[in-house]
Amino acid sequence: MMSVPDENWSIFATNRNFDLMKKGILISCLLMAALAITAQPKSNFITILPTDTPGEILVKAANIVPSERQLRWQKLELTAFFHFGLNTFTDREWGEGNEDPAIFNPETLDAEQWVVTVKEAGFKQVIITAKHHDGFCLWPTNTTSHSVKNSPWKNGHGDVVREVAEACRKHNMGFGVYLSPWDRNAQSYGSDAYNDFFTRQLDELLTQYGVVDEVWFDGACGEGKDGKKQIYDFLRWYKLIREKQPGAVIAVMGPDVRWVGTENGRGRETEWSVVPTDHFDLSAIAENSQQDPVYKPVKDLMDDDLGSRVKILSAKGLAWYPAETAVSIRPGWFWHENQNHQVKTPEELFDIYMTSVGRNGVLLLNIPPDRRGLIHERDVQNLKAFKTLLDQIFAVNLAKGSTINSSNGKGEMSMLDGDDQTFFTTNSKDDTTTILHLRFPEQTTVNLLSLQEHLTTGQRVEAFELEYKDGSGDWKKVTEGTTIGYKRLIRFIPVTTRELRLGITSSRLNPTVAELGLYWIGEIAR
Ligand code: FUL
Repeated sequence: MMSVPDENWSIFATNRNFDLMKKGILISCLLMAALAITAQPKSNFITILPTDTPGEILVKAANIVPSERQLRWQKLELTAFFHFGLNTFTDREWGEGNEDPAIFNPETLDAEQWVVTVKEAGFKQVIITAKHHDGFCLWPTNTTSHSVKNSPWKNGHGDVVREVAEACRKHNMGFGVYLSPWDRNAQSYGSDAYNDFFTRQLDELLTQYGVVDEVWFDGACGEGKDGKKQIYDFLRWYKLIREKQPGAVIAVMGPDVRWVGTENGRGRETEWSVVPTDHFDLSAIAENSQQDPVYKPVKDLMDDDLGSRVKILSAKGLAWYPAETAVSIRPGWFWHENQNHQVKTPEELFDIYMTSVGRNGVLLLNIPPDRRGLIHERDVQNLKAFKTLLDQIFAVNLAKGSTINSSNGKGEMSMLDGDDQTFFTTNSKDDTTTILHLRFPEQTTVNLLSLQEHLTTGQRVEAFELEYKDGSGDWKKVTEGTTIGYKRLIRFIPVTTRELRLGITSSRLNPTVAELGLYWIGEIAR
């Protein structure tokens, strides 16, 4: 229960001598305040009490909403990773930490080319590997000599992080930094001093480059059982980020965004953004306000099921913790000459879009710049064609030609207005199922379904199915799914019909559908 601060009561106490009418107003105000207090506040985190019934737990889960920064991030859909550094020059994926900075010389580096390439492909934010596991810093840090300062590039006066940040600002793109906790170069790695060293590096990145929208802490460490052991001071780093860059989401060893669990671009078919807090270090939550918890994942996030009823009913707490699906456009994270012919095709990228953004995730697609300091022509070409494909496929929402009715809801037509703030929902919170009936004026052929929930109400839908009326008037199943969340995309065998119906067959509370799309995507080669 929230308590009312004492000062508020003393303000009301001074009003005791008011006349009757004023007293009446006062009483109504108090009643309204009391109602507001007892209504469950919308938050991205909630504790489950031992006395909560299964029904109460479901209601709690259904009312968890993303924080402002999580919502902004989710709506980006497409973000780009730039893996760049000494590995680009050594042809490696993980450097040893003893590479000579003298080999770093991307003579024609053009960060604007990187940013414009991904912007034109529909991406909204980028993340640069400011420091990968080899410890080499792409900015002239004061913390170590293992940086661009000691490279021949721009005679040691270059700053890749700044060039990327400025290009992002110029082109109105989000900007993020990847800073690897695992550092194979730092002498102090494995001691308390390393946490101070890392904090200083983070502080430089958070204070010298304008707005930072995402900070990416990698969980990887290849030290092995006989290697150096470093206990990272994550809480100190989270605190610094919240203080210096309150709008930034912290991924993936962090509280705002979780790793989806794969590196192949595929999220789960059932992808809940509301998950039990058993996956986190709960002690960290206790130290913080429930409105803005910070914690790091401590448990396996690769399970098939992270947030089903079974999982949440036995949880101690629940949090909004959405999935980021990171994958590279090439086999490696860094650029390798011999992978120039293995750049993912536009069709493969579209498949990845379907299984990442289309499964309630944000796609973080890695596009590694080459040794010249440019995105290679092949990657540019495939990204352009990917964007053309996306634009073609989603150009016309055929559902807009239909009239939609439900027997127990309101706002049907707002599912077609392209505005994810307006939505359909059932008439009462206890109506957890519904059927949305779509009638078209003429025969219509479709083979892709797109659904979106209204995230600021919460993620609720647990099962849905799409049916069509065939020539003899029978209803036949087209496709089905479980979770929707931010967006669910499903491709199916083409159907031609004048009537379709979308059944929401299970939901944690009254379901919402913010957007409904039906598309004809033709036969895309795979
Ligand atoms: C992993 C790293 O080890 C890879 O090199 C890459 O940075 C990927 C995004 O995360 O954990």
